[in-house]
Amino acid sequence: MYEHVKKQDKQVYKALIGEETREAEGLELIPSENYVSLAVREANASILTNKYSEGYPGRRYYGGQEYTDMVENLARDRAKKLFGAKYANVQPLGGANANIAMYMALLEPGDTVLGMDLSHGGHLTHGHPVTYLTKMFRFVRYKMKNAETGEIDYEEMRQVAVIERPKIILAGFSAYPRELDYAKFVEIAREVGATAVMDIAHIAGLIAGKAVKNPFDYGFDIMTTTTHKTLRGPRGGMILVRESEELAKKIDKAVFPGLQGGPHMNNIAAKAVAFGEAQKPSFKKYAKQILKNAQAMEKVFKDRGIRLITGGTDNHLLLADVYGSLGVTGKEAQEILDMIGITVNKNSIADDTRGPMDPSGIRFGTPAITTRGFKEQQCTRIAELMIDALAHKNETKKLKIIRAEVHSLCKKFPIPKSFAAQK
Ligand code: DSN
Repeated sequence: MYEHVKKQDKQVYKALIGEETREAEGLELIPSENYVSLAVREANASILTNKYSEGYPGRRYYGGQEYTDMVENLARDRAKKLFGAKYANVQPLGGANANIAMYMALLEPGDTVLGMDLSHGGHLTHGHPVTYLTKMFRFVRYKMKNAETGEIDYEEMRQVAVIERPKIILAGFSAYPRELDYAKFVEIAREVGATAVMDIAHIAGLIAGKAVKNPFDYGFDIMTTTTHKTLRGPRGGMILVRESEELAKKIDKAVFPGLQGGPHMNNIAAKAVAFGEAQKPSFKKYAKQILKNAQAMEKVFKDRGIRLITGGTDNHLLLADVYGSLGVTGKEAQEILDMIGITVNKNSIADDTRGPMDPSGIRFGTPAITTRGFKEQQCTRIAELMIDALAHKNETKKLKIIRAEVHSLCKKFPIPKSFAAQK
């Protein structure tokens, strides 16, 4: 791979090879990352990058669209089938763009959105004050009632909704390890006349693989997502509409021409390939194994007395209070784990007393290592190695031994080129 880059641009080649080696020789535990197949990478690097195709299949502004229409229709049809949606827009360039387009489709400036607080697991685009979104729209928040169980305060959410009359009730998260009570969200949305939207970015692959519940089965109107996390596609976004043609038309208008210009057709081709992979029975096994692996890690952390926010996990991710349990800050923990070849991210925990650049927690998960073929046995061992490294953070010799074990696990479980042969 990269033979032409190698000949033409040594500096970029060096960075590409460096990343190939980093990914091969370390364990990726950031729960929003994954390894895509070479088929997805080839489509993403394909000739379609040359083409402008503003508009939608059959309704483009420029000529020469036979093949762009073909891939976009494939991506849309496969997405609709995977998630039980009547409409799909596969053009958003990322998850943030998908959320912004969704807001633009449903809101007028000044309108209110009720979403999950960032510090309790929500996402920046769900209304954090650092985003420009908050200059346009009003965001009000709900939180967990109890950080030890993850229970959401649905009664408080209902009361806020009745008072604030949001146009959107937004479910979804980037650091929340539990399943939500989707029926409650929809009930409250219907009561106040709001649209029920779920940002499924983190769990899209788990939904597609039927390892967790599908919010559409409970009446959610819209789902936004990225395509590169558990769904194991190229970096990008997507918006799904359960059944309303009116909503679908608003979404299409908001994505283009409302927000974006020419869609990245190479990326859409790669989405189509990834959605094709997700339709295979092996993807269902993959999705279920992600959960089993996360539960294996949960057990070790709990047995070793480390506090997990919400008490554990129902999905692919865990959030550990390493500062409270081990006296190691999130930043320190991330750096120590980097030294042993395990990549996680520092993360705030609910009502964190520390700042976001050096919070109390770390967030980690199993989508990427499950792609590598890891099962419960290896995940148990990784959890043990993580805790050992944090507990012996100043013992260089011990850290070196752990690094060597991580390295040999990586060698034994190379990153697969395709998933056809995976059991
Ligand atoms: N950056 C993504 C994550 O890691 O969850 C969310 O945008």
